[in-house]
Amino acid sequence: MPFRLTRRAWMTGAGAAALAATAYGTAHTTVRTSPPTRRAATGFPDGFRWGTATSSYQVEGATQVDGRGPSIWDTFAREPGRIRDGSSGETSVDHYHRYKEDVALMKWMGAQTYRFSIAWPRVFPDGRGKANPKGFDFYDRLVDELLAAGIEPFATLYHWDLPQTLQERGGWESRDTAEAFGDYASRVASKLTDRVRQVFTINEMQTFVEQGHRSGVFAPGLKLDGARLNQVRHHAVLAHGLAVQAVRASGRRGTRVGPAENIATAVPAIETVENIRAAELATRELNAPYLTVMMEGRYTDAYLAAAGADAPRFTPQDLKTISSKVDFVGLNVYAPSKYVLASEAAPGFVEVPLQASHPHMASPWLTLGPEVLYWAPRHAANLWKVKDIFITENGASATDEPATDGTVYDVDRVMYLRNCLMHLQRATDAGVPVRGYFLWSLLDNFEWADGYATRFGIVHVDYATQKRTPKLSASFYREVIARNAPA
Ligand code: IFM
Repeated sequence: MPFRLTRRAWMTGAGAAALAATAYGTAHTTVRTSPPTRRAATGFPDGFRWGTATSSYQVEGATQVDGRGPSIWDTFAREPGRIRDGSSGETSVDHYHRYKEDVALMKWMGAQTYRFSIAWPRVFPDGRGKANPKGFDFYDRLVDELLAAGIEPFATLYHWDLPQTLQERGGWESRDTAEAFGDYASRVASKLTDRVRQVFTINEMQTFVEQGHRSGVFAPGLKLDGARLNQVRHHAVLAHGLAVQAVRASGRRGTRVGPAENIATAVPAIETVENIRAAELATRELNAPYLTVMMEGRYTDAYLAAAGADAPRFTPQDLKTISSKVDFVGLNVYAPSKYVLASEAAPGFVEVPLQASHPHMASPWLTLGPEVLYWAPRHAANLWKVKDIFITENGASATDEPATDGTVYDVDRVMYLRNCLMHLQRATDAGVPVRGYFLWSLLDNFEWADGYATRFGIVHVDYATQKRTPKLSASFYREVIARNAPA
């Protein structure tokens, strides 16, 4: 995903006089001069939960500290040419040591929730077997700090940092990895669910499978196709199902569990009844080996027909496991996968090509289409009767050049977020059961194959000093949370 360097930050230091110092450096007194007070909900429903999200390999650093084992991303990042700037997550933004400061930032924003992921190799350095108590200690400290700040922890069990030892035993091509994931989920659940009551199984299986095992641009860098790729897809959804069952069996009663999947979303190019139906059909097929099989307990006919002799090997029991009942569905939503129009010919829709002029954020894949925040949860609710939805990720990359006063005036990110939230509010106004929103991301961090060149944080991190400075978008988000409405 190449980074566009041509766009320039267009703010100079002119706004500096309007700024005042806070505990986190400059903040935007033009936005608000006093601490926000919570007003009656005028936008999102009462009880709507606001938070931010991160993932272990992207923020923790400390990869060789306190007994953590190696992950596939440590290995991958060491291979020349894999990461655009030659970097790795070895230090990243040192959340492992600076989590208190980061929790204080969340508290300053007024966030009520935080979604973090547990590094599997930090708590089980070999993937299975002996636990690493010091690894668990870190998550204990983080969770306690969050709770003391009044922020509810939501833990994700897997955000792509597979223990290297499991990769050496076949990785996701092996059914054993799915089973190992079930065991790991069970042991994390028995350890943490006294305080962590909401658990996501796997983050974006569509991304880690396709990018890591088909295009090879993410760890472990494989380029599979046919039956081998379909089997990896199958093992990923199976792992999710096994983890749901493990959390139910080993977690404290009442622990809630579900996936955090980047639903591929078809958006109707024009909102007619026919086009909306076509977009729903397309969304179901686009997610056939992921959310669709998880929610329906069957692979679609079209998916199996297209796979032919390369279809995954599975048993009826697998399908039951994969579709184990979840308590909520997390959706990571950034950009529409496609715009569609209805068609009389099979499969009932046609894709509308995007013009070259179609705008995008700093990452070329992040094309603008904020209405996807309406359609993604609405399709999920209509197709699969999902009763509780969280937007588990939404956010934007921007060039984020600090102005002369050191502040990042990321109006482009603010604009992106505002538009997305307005469309999300359209969904909640229409009764789509979206219960909360996690902004990606709290901090600038290691953006996988892009390294540190691409920034997604609403808090700027100076990677040389680790200094955190809220961007304009952090003030914007603080205001959104205070109003419970797009600001
Ligand atoms: O940084 C990633 C995250 O790990 C998964 N979802 C998309 C984000 C932005 O690319």
